[in-house]
Amino acid sequence: MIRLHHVAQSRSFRTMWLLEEMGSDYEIRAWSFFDGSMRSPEFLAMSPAGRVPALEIDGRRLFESGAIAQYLCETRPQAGLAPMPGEAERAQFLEWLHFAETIGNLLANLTQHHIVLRDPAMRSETVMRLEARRLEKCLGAIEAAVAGREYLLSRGFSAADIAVAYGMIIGQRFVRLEKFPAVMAYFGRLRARDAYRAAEAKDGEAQIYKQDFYPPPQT
Ligand SMILES: N[C@@H](CCC(=O)N[C@@H](CS)C(=O)NCC(=O)O)C(=O)O
Repeated sequence: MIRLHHVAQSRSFRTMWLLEEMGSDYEIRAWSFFDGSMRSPEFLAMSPAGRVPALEIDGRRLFESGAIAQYLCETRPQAGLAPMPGEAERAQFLEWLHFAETIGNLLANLTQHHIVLRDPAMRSETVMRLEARRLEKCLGAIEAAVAGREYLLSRGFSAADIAVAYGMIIGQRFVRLEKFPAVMAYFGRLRARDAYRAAEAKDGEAQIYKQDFYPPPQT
């Protein structure tokens, strides 16, 4: 039995999409950020910082989306979604898989300051502008990597694409992707995948992002 602990529009989408790519049978346990349930002993036993994703699999409990992706790819190598240790492009695979969390942290800060902090006195316009610029830097790195190639690795689609794509899925709410034509084309290819569409259909009702775009404050 595989059970994914999930919140709509969150990083657990990465795990859901990867499970779909693998053709895995899994169930979804949906949680909410807003009802305190992710601070319950039951949830904290799965994810000690109270974060999603968490995954119950092979008799274990795993948290951290990057670790989950690595575990899934290494225990299910037949899916062909990662170069294994010793294979070509393994180092690049790890770089992108973990770079995805450089982006993830920027998205978390932008989300805090644009959406989660309700009292305007707690929000920082400086953080909003700075983190949007830092997100653009990251998108620029992806732009350079996918210009002239279909996916991040020359061997083809991998779990690293899934991890990094979260930077576009949520990033497009804070930064105009039109500035990055190769990223736009790459994101289009990713969204056209059957597994992406299957995961999107299961993601659940929007909890966090209700606007398509949250503009950075003007200076
Ligand atoms: N590095 C972790 C980050 C997990 C994370 O922060 N998830 C967010 C949702 S995208 C969360 O659960 N936040 C709840 C909270 O901060 O209390 C991962 O990649 O799994």
